[in-house]
Amino acid sequence: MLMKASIRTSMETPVKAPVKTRIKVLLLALALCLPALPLRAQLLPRPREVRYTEGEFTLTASTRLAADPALTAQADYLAARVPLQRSFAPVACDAVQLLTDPSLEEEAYRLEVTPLGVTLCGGGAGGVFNGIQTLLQLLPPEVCGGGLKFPVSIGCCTIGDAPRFGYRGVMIDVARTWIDAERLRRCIDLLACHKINRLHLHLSDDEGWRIEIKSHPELTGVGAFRGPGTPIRAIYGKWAERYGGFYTQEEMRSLIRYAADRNIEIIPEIDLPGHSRGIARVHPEILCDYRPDTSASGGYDLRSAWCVAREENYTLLEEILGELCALFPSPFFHIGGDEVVRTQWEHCPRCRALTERRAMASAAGLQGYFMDRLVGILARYGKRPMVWNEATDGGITREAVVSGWENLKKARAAAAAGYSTVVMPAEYFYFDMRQSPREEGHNWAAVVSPERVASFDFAKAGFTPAMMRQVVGVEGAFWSEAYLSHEPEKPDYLDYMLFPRVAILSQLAWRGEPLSMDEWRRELNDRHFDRLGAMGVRYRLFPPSVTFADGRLTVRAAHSGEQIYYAIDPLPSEVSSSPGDGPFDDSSSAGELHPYTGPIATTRPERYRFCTRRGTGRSPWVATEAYYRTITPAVRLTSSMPESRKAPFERVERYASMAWTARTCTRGDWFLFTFDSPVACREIEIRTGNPQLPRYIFNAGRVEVSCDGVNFESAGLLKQGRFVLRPGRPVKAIRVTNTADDNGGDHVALQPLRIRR
Ligand code: TNX
Repeated sequence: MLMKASIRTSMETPVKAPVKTRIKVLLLALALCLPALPLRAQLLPRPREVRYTEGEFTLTASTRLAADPALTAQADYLAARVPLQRSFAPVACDAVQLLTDPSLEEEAYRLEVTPLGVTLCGGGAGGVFNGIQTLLQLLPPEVCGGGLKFPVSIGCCTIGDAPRFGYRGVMIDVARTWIDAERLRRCIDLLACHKINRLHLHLSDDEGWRIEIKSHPELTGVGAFRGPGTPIRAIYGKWAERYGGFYTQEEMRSLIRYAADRNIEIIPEIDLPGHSRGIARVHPEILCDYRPDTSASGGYDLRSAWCVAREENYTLLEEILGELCALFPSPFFHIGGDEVVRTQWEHCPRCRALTERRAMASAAGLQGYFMDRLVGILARYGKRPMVWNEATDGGITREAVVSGWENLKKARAAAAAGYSTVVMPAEYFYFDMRQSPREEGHNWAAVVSPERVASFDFAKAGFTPAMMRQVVGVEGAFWSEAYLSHEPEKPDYLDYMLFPRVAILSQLAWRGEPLSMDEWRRELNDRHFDRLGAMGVRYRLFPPSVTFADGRLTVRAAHSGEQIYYAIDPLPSEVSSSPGDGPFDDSSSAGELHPYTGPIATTRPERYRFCTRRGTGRSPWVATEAYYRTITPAVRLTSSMPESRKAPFERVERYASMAWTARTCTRGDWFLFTFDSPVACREIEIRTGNPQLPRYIFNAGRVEVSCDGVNFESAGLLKQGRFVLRPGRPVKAIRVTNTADDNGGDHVALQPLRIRR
């Protein structure tokens, strides 16, 4: 920073010297210029106008911070990071001044750094907050962790900036995995640093109810917990404990304030009328009027949609929504509307009668009717509805703001139909999707690498100018079904999934246009990763590249600031079994981490995996194709559970895709893999459940191995429905026996074996 002024001076000094010296000076200037280049690139998201000028301003312990009295919260925020002397009167020099200027838009700001001080003028408190973020980015990364040391200089500049979109959102699903107030506060802080201004909170789902309703304490008293002793079954994990939690209204009020001080508005979502199994376990009467078939699910009622025709449902909903409308100051209220299982209404005599009475063409009309009733309730409380895009099928009012999530086409369609649209197509902005093909996480929409997020471009994505007039902003979504299985007590998985993808999203949200991936790599590597590191964020680094040639494994890190490590898989004789591996439990399964110092000579490249680390950041594991290569010896699958006709066992025998049983498991149920002839291999991975999630698993089970198909010996216990067997001898058969009551679902999913030679 301190160098900047002199760099410019040297560049601007007219040089009259011998040619040799001139070249030298030129080269020197060029060299000095290089580190100065990221100056422009260090601001993220990119401001609209940046002009660097002569000189610099040095912050010292005597520099004053003067703020308009209406900006106390913003001044406090800044002072917590840059410990300046507060002044309650305007100061002419050696000061940072925070002001508002009503001629600017609310979220716009102008930041001026002169040798006399810093003047930050926002249209409103939001603009000032945005400007503070830019100011912090002009300081060394340590400022993000509260470790700023005076004196520190800022190069003089004028920055004029305003967001392209008024809605710059991130959605967090606190229903599937509980994220308590303290951890949510941390998320709010991190989002605020990226000028995200909406936090969409998914407060209810099949797995739990997360907000206190004073008139219905049972909704959280019972409905916020699952597992043993509660009516809600654990389907995604934490099987053995009563798991969950909720925000009291008092806590929520404090979170709302905390977020507002950081220019973030919290938008609550209660997902209706589907995704409501949780509340339906507390209030079964809200369901349709027919007895469900519970034989496959071991007596558990899996119905998840509110009955549309039951009038008392609207009374209960008004009691719930009424309280929440009073609690949340946001003008928006998200009422869900996604993935409704309408067949439940088709089975219900009351719903059928309503369809006939109102001459509705189909069950879609019922959803329209239900959503209209909710819109009516919200209108009484002065709220504007937000909905998932499926709600447009039922013809919801054009007043509604649509979250266009299913895919690009649906997001475009909502805008084309004249709805104010939040663009969040899953294939670009679902941050629960995995980030490269071999990582964990969903992939139903796409593999959403940071590169993919960066590639989003409204024009290329087919948004016409007319559609763009309806686009109110963009949103990234963190759904948390998989989070639960990654130790949510630690922020690792959440951080890894959100960062840097949120940073990349923030550029699009702020400017409406992407940066190239080259720019992104430079942005992140040169500056932003250090800022995230200073805040203790366990962000994802770009993966290293690994090649194998001439008997040597060669690895290149994505950036010189990273340290490369490797792990060597043990040979079968070294270990008989171990728990499953993945990018998140590397410490337990990867064995020892060795620092990589140069190419590794080996005849067995399939044993090596690599990753990089940089402070709190880490890359996914990377290996050559040899590591992932599997063999497919002839095998037969049998079980105590009948197979589903939809997904028969034969799929697994062909190593094609997963198979399902026709019912859930109970204690003592087993499945058995028998090879035609004994298989000699390094590793066999057994997986129950869906490929992306530990769901429909044997949540507890015993694994036994046999060399002859007759005598079995114990190999260990499943962990999250998985087991990695490292047999010392050829294997003829593997048997897995369930040791838990059920899996919370209506079937067990079995994956093809992954056998590594
Ligand atoms: C679809 S997005 C859902 C969520 C899941 C998500 C997983 C939406 C409105 N519905 O319930 O968590 O996919 O990616």
